[in-house]
Amino acid sequence: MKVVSPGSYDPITMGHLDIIARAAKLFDEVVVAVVHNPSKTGRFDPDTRAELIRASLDADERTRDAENITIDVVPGGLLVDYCARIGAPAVVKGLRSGTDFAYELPMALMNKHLTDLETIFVPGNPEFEHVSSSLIKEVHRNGGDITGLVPEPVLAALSADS
Ligand code: COD
Repeated sequence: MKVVSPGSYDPITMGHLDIIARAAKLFDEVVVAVVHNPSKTGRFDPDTRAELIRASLDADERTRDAENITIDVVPGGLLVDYCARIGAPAVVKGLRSGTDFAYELPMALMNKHLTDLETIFVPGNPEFEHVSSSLIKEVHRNGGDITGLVPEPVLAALSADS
């Protein structure tokens, strides 16, 4: 089965990477989709986010040789329409906590209502439960150490950009 792993990925973190690597072991094809979330302001433009995802997958031994992972930038519109267009019957989402579940469940039900798109929830690795793109940017901006919480290419990009 082809699945989509959608997100803002602004930027990709070790929490995201863990979900993608595990999804690639479970499904025939994983499309990592950079999707615009109108409630978030972007640090990196979508193409740069996609480049950082590619570099991060190449830097990780679990995903380096995975031939079933592709990356795409979704220009806008509904996620369900994108999934229909590329022939993916399901999306994969990582869950860190009950708060994530409360945020994700209405979207999952709406997507199911709209086009029967299924959502598969994967529990996040507890090691990265506290990791979000927003916190990573805030901590890094204020001089905190985020080593080990983001892939090396992301650390380099954040440092070059600050
Ligand atoms: N551990 C495990 N999972 C994690 C971690 C972590 N440390 N960090 C993030 N995740 C998971 C999130 O829970 C989420 O499932 C996924 O990774 C992506 O996270 P983000 O923060 O990069 O992306 P979001 O939450 O901003 O993405 C939301 C979408 C862009 C997917 C959503 O807004 C969307 O589908 N938009 C398209 C328009 C649309 O269809 N809207 C109607 C929806 S019903």
